[in-house]
Amino acid sequence: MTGAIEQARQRVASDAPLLRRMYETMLASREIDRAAGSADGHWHAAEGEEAVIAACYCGLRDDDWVAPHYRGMVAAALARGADLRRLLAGITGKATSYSRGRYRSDVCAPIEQRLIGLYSGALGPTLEYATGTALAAKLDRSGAVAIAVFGDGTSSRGNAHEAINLAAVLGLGVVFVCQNNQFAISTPAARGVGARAIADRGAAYGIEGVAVDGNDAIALRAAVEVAIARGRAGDGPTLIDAQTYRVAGHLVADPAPYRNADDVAAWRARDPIARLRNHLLTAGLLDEAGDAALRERLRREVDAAMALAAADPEPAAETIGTGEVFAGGSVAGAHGSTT
Ligand SMILES: Cc1ncc(C[n+]2csc(CCOP(=O)(O)OP(=O)(O)O)c2C)c(N)n1
Repeated sequence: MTGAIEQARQRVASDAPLLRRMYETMLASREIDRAAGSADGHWHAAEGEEAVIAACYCGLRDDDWVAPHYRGMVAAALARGADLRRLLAGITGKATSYSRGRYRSDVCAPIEQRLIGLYSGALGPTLEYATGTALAAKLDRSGAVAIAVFGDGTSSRGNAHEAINLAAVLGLGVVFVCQNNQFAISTPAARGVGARAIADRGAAYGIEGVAVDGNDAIALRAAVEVAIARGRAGDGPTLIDAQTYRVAGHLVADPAPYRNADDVAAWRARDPIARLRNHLLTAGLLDEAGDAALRERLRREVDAAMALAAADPEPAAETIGTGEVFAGGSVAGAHGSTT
């Protein structure tokens, strides 16, 4: 697979529309973290992990299924076409959110975009749902794939192993991506993952396993593209270990005293957004003025959507316990521009 990934890397590195889309997705994710983090102490920031979001949720087919990691789920939903105001309304449980105020939006993505949420709050089942959707795609011969993104802690759950094993046995088109930020709350991956590297587990499942620099959006996108192509061609699942780092706390309220400050500083210096920005500037695909304008526009859009969401109504007490919690569909008054 390494040769195919290198070829794909060269193609991705000069794919201007894709790179611009990925860069915008990464910037949007960071703005969402800023805005949501200041409104909600329970917010789980994906700061420093945006290359995974860009590589996994951009450039998919509409009929592909996506089971995002909860850390970055709002940015994933935005990249898939969801409405930002409705997503942000979910943070504080407003009636206009996709779950109509019944669940937090950083764990429950809208199903309209073929996004699978962390419905029960339990980590692990999303991999099983991804395997299930890939089985449906195989039976339908649609060529659609499923992409499941999960943390290093989640990768050691029993149902995660079952999902990967079943996908391997049935030869299903699932791209399993471990958003390996090296911590599960306060447990370092070195203590929570009983393998030298998560990619090494691929051999045990009988599938391709590959470790990629998870802060290099281009390299990671190349690996994801090769895995998607394999899935569409009926060559079965792939396990990608996207090695990154959680530079913030587990959630906003976590000061993360269990971490080494030098490690945090070293990983902050490897910022994935700065890295892609440098590539775009060097390749002549972006200039300083364009970058500043893009950042300013995204900041304004996120702040405007946040202000609208903050002013949206609470769900009515008499309706909160009725209807389906995760049903999609429209909500009166919830549509319109995010700005
Ligand atoms: C089955 C299950 N066990 C425990 C939890 C509590 N929990 C929430 S987040 C978290 C850490 C998950 O770590 P990881 O999968 O590495 O993702 P990260 O938070 O690092 O992105 C835990 C243990 C849960 N939600 N579900």
